[in-house]
This record gives sequence, structure tokens and C-alpha cells, in this order.
Amino acid sequence: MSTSVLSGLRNAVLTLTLNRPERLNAATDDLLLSLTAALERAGTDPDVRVVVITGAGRGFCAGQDLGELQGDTAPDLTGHLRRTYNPLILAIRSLPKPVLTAVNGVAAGAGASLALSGDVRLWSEAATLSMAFSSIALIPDAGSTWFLPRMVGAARAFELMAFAERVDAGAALKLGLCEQVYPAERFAAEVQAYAERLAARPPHALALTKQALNFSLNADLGAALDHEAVLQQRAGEHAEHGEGLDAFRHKRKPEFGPF
Ligand code: T3D
Repeated sequence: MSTSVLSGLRNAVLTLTLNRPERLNAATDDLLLSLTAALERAGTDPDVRVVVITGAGRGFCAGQDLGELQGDTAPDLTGHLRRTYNPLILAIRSLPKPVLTAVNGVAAGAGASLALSGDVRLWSEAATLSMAFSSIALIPDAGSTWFLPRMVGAARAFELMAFAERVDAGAALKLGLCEQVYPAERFAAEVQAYAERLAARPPHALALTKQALNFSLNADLGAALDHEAVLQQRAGEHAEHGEGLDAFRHKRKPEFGPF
């Protein structure tokens, strides 16, 4: 069995840890396919409410393992991306559960794309991000040409991509590349606490919220309004909604989860 991705479940939070610390968790095919398979299993596992992706050691993910690319003068990068990174990013974005990217250290190249792909991005103060692709004369991939301009605008995205300079946690927070920054020594505990708070929120409503946000990114206002109306019907018919209303009426805390 592959050891490139470790998996641990605690209080409905599944933590998937990229586990090649001596290479700053640079991505091999084995790592990428294992991570995608673990996400697909998480999607149908009723014990999992929230997924966390993080890295072992001092790195989050240094992007494509450049050792695996060596020696091939005409690599099939299109085929490789379609077989590995693209299904991974789509698995994260379409998972009907929140995916948190917990960026513990450096995120470079496709590792930066992975860091950006989460529903919420939690960073350690020790984390940095570099759109390192241009330093080896490649273009940004694994979704970053889609994510980054939507977060910071096309001009700032181009600047980050062209110079590949390292963005630290303070700058990332200001730019909107992450939502929370935690001290390195408390990072794992803070991420688990955040994920458990999210796991106690209504899972069906959160799945529909993620679906609505994904849809809205490619839709005009009229289509987004209509899609909201359709999904709201599904939310309103779910038992979770009844629990929320009952809790409101009786001035008690709603019980959406086991916590
Ligand atoms: O289809 C396709 O495959 C194309 C897709 C491409 C997508 C991409 O991701 S392209 C971009 C690939 N990534 C990079 O170019 C980043 C390369 N790494 C770096 O620039 C630096 O390592 C970092 C800025 C990430 C971190 O620097 P630093 O000084 O903190 O650490 P370091 O000493 O450079 O790295 C530590 C070790 O990890 C080192 O090994 P050693 O010397 O101790 O034996 C280094 O070689 C190794 N390492 C780091 N990144 C990679 C790597 N090994 C393989 N692949 C890497 N990407």
C-alpha cells in the first residue's frame, strides 16, 4: 500500500497528509492518484464530514516532483495533467463536503494550485506560496490560472505568476489567498479545532452551499438566482432544516452533528 498519503479520521474530520517530507511533499503520480482516490472514498463515507489536506514536515507541497520529469525530452505534459492533477482538482471542487487546505509550509508550483483549491485555506505563519512554474519556464497549471485571477484579479495574478516570488502568510492573508493564519507551534491543533467547528454545521446545507458557489463562479446573476431557488427547495425539504427551525423556536442550540 502507498505511504505517500497518510489518512487519519478524528471527530468526523478526515486528515489527508502528503507524506514525502524529504522532498517537501513534491507530487509523484503515486501521491496524486492516492490523494484523488482518498477524496473519492471520503465523498461517500458517512463518518467523514470535513476533509483536511496538509503536508508532513516543513513543506506543504513543492509541486510536481521534478525527478519524475527528468530524462524525457518530449514529455506528454497534457496527458499527464489530464490523468493526475486535473482529476484531483475536480475531486476537491466537486466533493460534497468542505475541503480545507492546511498549508503548513512552502507551497510551490502545482503545490500552490493545490493550496488555493480548498473551500477554506488555513495557513501556518511558516507557510509561503510561490507560483514557481515560470522559474522552470512552464505555465501555471492544476487550476491556478482559474483560481488566482478570481481571487486577486488578472493583473496581480500575472505578476505572481511571472516573478514566482515567495508570498508569506501575512501577504497571503492581505491578498485573499488564505482565510486564517495560525502560529506554527499551534497549527495542527488550530486546524483540527476549525475543522471540528465546521463538522458541527449542517452537512447537507453545506454541500448545497458549495454547489451553489461553484455554479455561481461560471454563471450570470439570473442563472445564479435560479440555481439558488432550486437548491433552496432541496435544503428546505431536508430534516436538517426542521432541526434548525425547531432549535430556533425552542431557543436551543441545533444538533446537526455528533458533537
Ligand atoms: O504534467 C506535469 O507534470 C507538469 C506539471 C508541472 C507542475 C509543477 O508543479 S511545475 C513546478 C515544480 N516545482 C518547482 O519548480 C519547485 C522546486 N522547488 C523549489 O523551488 C524549492 O525547493 C522550494 C522553493 C519549494 C523550497 O526551497 P527550500 O530552500 O526551502 O528547500 P530546498 O532545499 O530547495 O528543497 C529541499 C529538498 O526538496 C531538496 O532535496 P535535497 O537537496 O535535500 O536532496 C530539493 O531538491 C527537494 N525538492 C524541492 N522541490 C522539489 C524537490 N524534489 C523534487 N521535486 C520538487 N519539485
